[in-house]
Amino acid sequence: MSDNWRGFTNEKLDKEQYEKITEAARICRGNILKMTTLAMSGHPGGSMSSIETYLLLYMMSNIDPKDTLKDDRDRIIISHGHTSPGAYTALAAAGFFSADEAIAGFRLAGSPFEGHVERSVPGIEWGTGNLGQGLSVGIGKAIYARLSNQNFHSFVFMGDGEQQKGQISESRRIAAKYKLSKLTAIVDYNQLQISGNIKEVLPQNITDEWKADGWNVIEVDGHDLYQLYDAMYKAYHNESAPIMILAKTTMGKGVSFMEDKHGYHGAPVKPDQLTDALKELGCENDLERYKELRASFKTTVNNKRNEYPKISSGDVINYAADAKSDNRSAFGKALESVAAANIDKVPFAVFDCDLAGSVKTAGFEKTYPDNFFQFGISEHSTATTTGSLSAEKAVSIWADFGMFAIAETYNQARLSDINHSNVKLFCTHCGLNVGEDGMTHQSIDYFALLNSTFGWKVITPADANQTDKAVRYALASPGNFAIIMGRAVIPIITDENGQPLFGEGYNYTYGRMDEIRSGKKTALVCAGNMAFVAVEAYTKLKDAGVDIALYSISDWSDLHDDDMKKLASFENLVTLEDHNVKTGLGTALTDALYKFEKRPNIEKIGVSEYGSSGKPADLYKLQGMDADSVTEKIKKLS
Ligand SMILES: Cc1ncc(C[n+]2csc(CCOP(=O)(O)OP(=O)(O)O)c2C)c(N)n1
Repeated sequence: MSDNWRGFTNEKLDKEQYEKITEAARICRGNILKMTTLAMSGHPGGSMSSIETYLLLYMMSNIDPKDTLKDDRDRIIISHGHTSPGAYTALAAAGFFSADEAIAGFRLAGSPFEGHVERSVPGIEWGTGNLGQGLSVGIGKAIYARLSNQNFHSFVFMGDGEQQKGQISESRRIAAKYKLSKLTAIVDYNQLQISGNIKEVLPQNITDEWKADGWNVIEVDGHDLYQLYDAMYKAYHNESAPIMILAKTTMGKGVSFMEDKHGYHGAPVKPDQLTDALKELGCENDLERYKELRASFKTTVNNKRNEYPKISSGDVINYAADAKSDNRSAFGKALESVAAANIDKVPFAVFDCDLAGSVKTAGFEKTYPDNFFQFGISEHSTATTTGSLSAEKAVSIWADFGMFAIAETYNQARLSDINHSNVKLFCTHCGLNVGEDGMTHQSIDYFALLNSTFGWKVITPADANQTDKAVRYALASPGNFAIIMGRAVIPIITDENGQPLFGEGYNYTYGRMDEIRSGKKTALVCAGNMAFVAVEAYTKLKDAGVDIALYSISDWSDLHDDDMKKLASFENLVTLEDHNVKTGLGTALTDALYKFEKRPNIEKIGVSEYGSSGKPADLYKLQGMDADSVTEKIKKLS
C-alpha cells in the first residue's frame, strides 16, 4: 500500500484502499490462527475482533515502517497487550517486518514476538499485558507532543473487559482536564472477556462513563472499514475534547465456530480444526512449513530505542556546616536549578499528585506552570505516564510521598522498567521520618521493592549537600532513579574537621561508600538518610573510648567490591537504616560480604515493625534506632 495515505490525509477511505485492507484482514485472521495454534497458546479471539482497527492504525497512521524512531511519528499504544497476534500480523501486513517471522517466532523462547506486545517488536511503542495502563501511556505521548511543539497523534487501543480497571478512569479525567485532543482511545467492544459476558463479569456503562469524564464518544461497527476510518479521520483531525471510538465487534470474527465464544479469548484452535477454520477464511493450512521455520528460528528484527536527552546538571548548591535543611527542600532547589539550565533546550515535565507543597515542587510550578502537571490523587496513572514520557526526548519527573510513589504503584514502576524508561522519581516522607502521620504513610520498603526490578536505582542521600548532588546526578544520568528523602530538618554531615563532608569538592559517585569517620574494630554503616543519627551515636561511642568507624552508603543495589573488602576487615559491622530491617541495607551487606572468608559479625538495626504516629525521634527510640540505643548496642559488642 502506498505510504501517501499515511497521516489520515484522505477524508474518505477509497475503494482501492478498502479492498486492500479487506484482503489484508482475511490473511491476518488466517495468520492469527496459524501462529496461536503453532505456539499452542495465545489470544486469537480478541485479535480477530481487533484486526480491522489494527490494520487501519498501522496502515494509515504517520509511521515509517522502516524507521520507527522518527520523533514526529504517530504513536500507537496497545493496552490489551494479549491481542499481540492481531498487532503482529497487522504490523507485518503494513510492512514493518515479515509475517513469516512473526508467525514462526510467536511465543518462542528468545524471540521478540512475545505473548504480550513488547517494545522489542518494531512498531510497538510500549510493552503491555498488565491491563489498564495504555491510556496513561498515551497521555505521556500526548504531553510529549505538546511540550516539544509537535503535532503527532497518539492512539490507544483497549479491550472492553479491560475498562473495569480503575487506572483507566484516572487517565480519562486527566486527558479531559488537559484537553488532549491529539489523543484518541479505541475500545474493542466484543462484549466478552475471559469469564464470559462483560456485563455479567462486572456491569459497567462504558460509553456513559467516558462521556461523564469529558470525552466525546463515536460508536461504529468495528468490522466496517468505512465507518472505522471515518471515526479515526475525525479523531485524528480533532481539536476539541478527546475522542473515544467504541468499535462494536465480534470475538473470533471470521470463523463461524469461534464467533462470540469467550473460550477463544485465550485458547487457540485445536490442530485438527485448523484446516476447517482456515478454509472458511480462504487460507491454506501450511503449518508444517511454519513448524520448520520455528525449529530454526532466528530473528531479523531490532527495534532500536531513541537516546535519552543529555542535560547539564547545573551549578551545585553547597550548604554550610551550620546550615540545617530537610533533604526535600534541597531537592526542590536542585530541581529548579537543573531546570533553569536546560528547560529552553529540553522538554521538562514535573508531575504532582496533590502534594506539591510537601514534596517541594511548588517553586517549580510557580516558575514553569506549563511544565507542571497536576494529576490529583491518580498515582497509578501518574506512574505510567511518567514512564511513558520518560521514554521520549524529555525529562520526566515525579515527586510524591514514598508510600504513594513506590508501594502504591509498584507494578506501574515495574512495567515502565520493562519498557526501558528513564523516570526521575523523588520520594519524600520516607521511612519513619514522615511526621506524625503513622504507619500507613511510612515508606519502609522502598529499596526492597525497587531492587526487585532490574533497572531502578535507589539513592538515599545523607544530608542536603549530598541530596543536591544526587538529584543532579539522577536527572542527568540515563535510567530510572528514585531519590529517597525524609521529612524532617536534619543537620549537615561534617568531617572530622567540622567541614561539610558532602560540600564543596565532593563528587557524588553512584554505588560508592563514604567514610564519615575512621576506626578499626567496629564499623557502623548507615543508610544515607540515617547519617545524622549515626554521627550522634559515633560521638557518644568515641567519648566512651570505643574504637569505631562510621560509613554512609546511600545506594546499595550495586555495592562496590573495594568497599566490601574494606568492610570485611572489621570485627563487627552494625548497620543502621530507616527501612524494613529484613530487606534493606543490612541484608544487602550480609549478602555482599558472604563471599569473604573472613567477615565481620553483623548486627542489623532498622525498622522491625510497622511504626506508629509520633515524632521521628520518638519513633526511632521505640524501635531502637535512636543514637542512645545504637550506642548501647555497639558498646555490648565491644
Ligand atoms: C491487571 C490485569 N488483570 C488481569 C489480567 C488477566 N487478563 C488478561 S486478558 C483478560 C480479559 C480482558 O478482557 P477484554 O479486555 O475484553 O479482552 P478480550 O477478551 O476482548 O480479548 C484478563 C482478565 C491482566 N492481564 N491484567
